[in-house]
Amino acid sequence: MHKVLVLHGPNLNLLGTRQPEIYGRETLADIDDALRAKAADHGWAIECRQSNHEGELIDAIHAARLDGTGAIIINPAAYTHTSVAILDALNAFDGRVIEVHLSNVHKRESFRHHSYVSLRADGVIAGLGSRGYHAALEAVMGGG
Ligand code: CA2
Repeated sequence: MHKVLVLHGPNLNLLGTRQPEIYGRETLADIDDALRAKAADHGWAIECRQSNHEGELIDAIHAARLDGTGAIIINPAAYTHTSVAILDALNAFDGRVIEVHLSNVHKRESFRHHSYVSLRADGVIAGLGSRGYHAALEAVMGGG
């Protein structure tokens, strides 16, 4: 069975509780439930994980190298702009990588304009809210 890993970085566990004007009103559980339903409809296995710890995100990427995961959809959150370590882990993963941001990072502070993860990502989606995760999942499942 095709398998996709959805990884959410630090503070995304707070979705739906603060700053809805930037990040929307859905909780992370709402987003993950909808992604699980979509993947199941297409016969794909999906694992959704969130961590506030860089090393845990890296460990999840390493596990995906070995367990048959074909694609990673990742919102690295603030680590997008700081983490060479997450970039290095993704560079050791052979499948597809799609980077998702809820907000349009290019419309925000300049420190959000640079992404280390984009150096590895096959696709980048920003500014579409939770729809960005759905677009990423559709692209992965459609082979695009
Ligand atoms: O737009 C995105 O998805 C971001 O990855 C979100 C990160 C931010 O550092 C990136 O520049 C862009 C921040 C996630 C924080 O999420 C919160 C959600 C609700 C309340 C507070 C924080």
